Amino acid sequence: QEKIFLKDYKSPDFTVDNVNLDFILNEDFCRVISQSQVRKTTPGAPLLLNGEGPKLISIKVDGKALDSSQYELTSEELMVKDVPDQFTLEIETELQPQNNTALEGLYKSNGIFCTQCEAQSFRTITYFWDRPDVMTSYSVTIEADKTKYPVLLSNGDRLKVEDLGNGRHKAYWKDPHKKPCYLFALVAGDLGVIRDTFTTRSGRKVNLEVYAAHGKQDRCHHAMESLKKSMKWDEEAFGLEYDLNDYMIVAIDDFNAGAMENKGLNIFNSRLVLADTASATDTDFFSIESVVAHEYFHNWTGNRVTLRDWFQLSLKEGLTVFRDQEFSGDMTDRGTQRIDDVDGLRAAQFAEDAGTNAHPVRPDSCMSVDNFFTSTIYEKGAEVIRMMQTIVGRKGFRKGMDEYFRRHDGQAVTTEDFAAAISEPNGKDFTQFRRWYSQAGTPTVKVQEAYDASKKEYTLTLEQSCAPTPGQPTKEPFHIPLMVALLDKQGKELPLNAKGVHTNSDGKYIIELREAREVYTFTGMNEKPVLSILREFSAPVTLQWAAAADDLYFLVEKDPDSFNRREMAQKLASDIYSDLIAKARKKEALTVEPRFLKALNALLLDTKASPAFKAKMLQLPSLHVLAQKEAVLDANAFYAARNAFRTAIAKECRQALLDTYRQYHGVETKNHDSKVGAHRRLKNMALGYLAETKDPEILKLASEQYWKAENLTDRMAAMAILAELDSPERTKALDHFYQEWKNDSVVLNKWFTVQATSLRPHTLDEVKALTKHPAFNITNPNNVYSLLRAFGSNLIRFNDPQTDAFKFYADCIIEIDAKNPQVASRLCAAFNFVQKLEPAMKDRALSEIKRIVAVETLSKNSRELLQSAL
Ligand code: HT7
Ligand code: ZN
Repeated sequence: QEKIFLKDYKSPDFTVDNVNLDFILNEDFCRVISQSQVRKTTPGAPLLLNGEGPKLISIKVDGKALDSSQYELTSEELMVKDVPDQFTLEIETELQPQNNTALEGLYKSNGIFCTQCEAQSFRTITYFWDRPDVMTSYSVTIEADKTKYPVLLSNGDRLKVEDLGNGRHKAYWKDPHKKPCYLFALVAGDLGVIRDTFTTRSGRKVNLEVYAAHGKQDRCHHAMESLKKSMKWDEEAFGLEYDLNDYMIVAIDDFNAGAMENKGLNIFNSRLVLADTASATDTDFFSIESVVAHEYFHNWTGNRVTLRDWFQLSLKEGLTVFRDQEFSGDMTDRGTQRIDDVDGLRAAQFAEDAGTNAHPVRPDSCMSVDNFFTSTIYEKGAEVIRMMQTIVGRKGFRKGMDEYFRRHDGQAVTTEDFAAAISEPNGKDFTQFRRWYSQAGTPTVKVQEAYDASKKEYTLTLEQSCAPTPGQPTKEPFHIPLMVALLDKQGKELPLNAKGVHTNSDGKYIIELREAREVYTFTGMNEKPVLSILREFSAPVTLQWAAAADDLYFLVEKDPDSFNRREMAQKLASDIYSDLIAKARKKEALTVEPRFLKALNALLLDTKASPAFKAKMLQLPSLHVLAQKEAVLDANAFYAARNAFRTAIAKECRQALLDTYRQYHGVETKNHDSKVGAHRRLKNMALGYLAETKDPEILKLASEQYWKAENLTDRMAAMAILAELDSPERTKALDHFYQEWKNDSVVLNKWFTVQATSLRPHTLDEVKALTKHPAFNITNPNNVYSLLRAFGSNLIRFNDPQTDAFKFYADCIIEIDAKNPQVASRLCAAFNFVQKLEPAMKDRALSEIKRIVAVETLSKNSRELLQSAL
């Protein structure tokens, strides 16, 4: 199938001054009439419009209908050879949203009409310039049955609603801001709503509305509060005010992704709107706040300044993730927020960068634009922005952001335009830095230290390299900002005087590594200092650093940079894990280094450390991160190592874990403040460790927690523990949860996930059975993600040599791909570790991948992701 290339980009041949869209919504079909005022900007250019699927009823140029000899229609395009220099284009199409299972374009979810146009689905609604650099003004009317669809929404300002007198009504909307068509949205349905207002710092009152299914309004308040916090934060942090009179959020049950930032009318997956104490965990409360913020922040980074083409996707996504991470840090705790963000990056993006689908932050080719919505574009893209901020400092970054909006408000631009806006006002040269956009792969930085006591000199040698990635066999050196400190014996930061080490505007010491090898010499060092490098994870690189164990334990205890304290603990834990995996493969006894266990115990007893930080320290490296490091993914050895490690912690720290549990259990059970959430996280982690010993007393505690829980966080934490057991307690809790939530799919999805992620050997059989459960609907993306994608992420059971998980999964991908390519393609990541499997397992996985790719009708989304593994 055909690829598209960045190098083929051409600016549009036409300007569209405005477009009127009339939607006539019926039960069995819908009509869409679009009328655009068009000007030709390339003399002699034919009119080429994108369109995939809508039935063309008529096309008129300046009011005159064209007959079929005057245009060419293919499955992807509508072409009119001769058009005047300036004209009115009118196109009428017919659609059947009720049969749209792909959930792209105009579709129906639980009787509600809604749209999802990003990236290229506006073309399934009408024939149009479906490209982000064609920005125009939209006027929209929506006509529908008044009783079935009392709420009729689109972007911008609500002008009026007319009663048509025949049981139907018609709403008029006008968006004063020009936008690309991927930001168009429409909602029509019978929905409940909560309302509030926000007064901007310049004194404008904005009406805020959150819509959801009737009866769910009470669960919308947290989303509303999150929206108000986001609006305030963007004014304070970046001086950015909202620019319309209304801001609407609509919760929809069938949605392929998390949420969509359509101008003034965000459409959200219900799971990222609805929350109360009984139905949402602390993690859900946090995710809702951060996704509401993310979509709100897009109003400036994405909507006001948009993309020139889809290869620039990280321009809006990387920047907006960076902004939502900063927001979350300010709302919670910057230190632990950074740890969470880096954990996420390592688990997903580093794996992507090391696999067969590795691509640059600004890719230069693809088969399906839908496949651009990756962790590389989002999370690594955010790291690239963060590095810019580290280099120029926070003040310098704000200056650059102001310049970006001054230069590009209302435009469709590129990542290069962004880098220029940040670097130029700060007098920096980002020519080399831009390689972060064009080169894929995670660079490695090798660290070597030397200390000369006679000269009182400490020398740091840094070497960078980057492994080949698909299509990029060799790499040029990156421009890598490394935040560093040298610590004395008390853990105090020493003043640094070495050529090439500078302080940024935040007073942090930065080394800007540009060459393949650089040497830094620090003088006046009366004793050998302890190095703290890559503080705050200042660049998305892997360190190769054979640090002495004593130095690592010293840093775990004393580094003032909390990120690195935790990072060094992870490094120690990761080495212990590797050792356990190697021993398990050789069938040797699995013993854990006591020094590490003792350090963990000391931390639990440390009254100065915050519960949020303790929870991060207790968390072992994820199996996905370990799988990247290990040469072979041997699921049985991973399982044995995991159990041995966790049990050793439980035994060594038993008393401290129990005390921690007792200290925080049952306290402020209905408070969802991030501090209280961190207390709960810590005590539930403590319970999780303790349960590894299978001590009946502890299992009783878990069971009691389940039955007496006053919030969903505690109930789910206990259920996850019970779900690992083979006992009546497990069945009782799962049955009870099902009965409680069987009519609420957002909550019931957690019930699917807890079973799909269980490490018990029978998990595959249970997942298979659950796909036949009456509550499981394969056309609902949340159901598929909660059960099947969750199982695909269960590294131990998905790659279990005793089962046929690969075959089952391949069957699921084939079945889902025929209905919904975007959802199917999100399951393909389960096969990312194929290259690490032992030969027999690898053959089995590859033959299933071949079987999927052999399906002729397979979507280009799934095909692109899977065939690279072959
Ligand atoms: N910009 C939004 C991306 C999105 C999306 C992409 C492909 C298919 C469906 C989708 N729904 C939403 C979300 C965001 O990053 O803010
Ligand atoms: Zn986004």
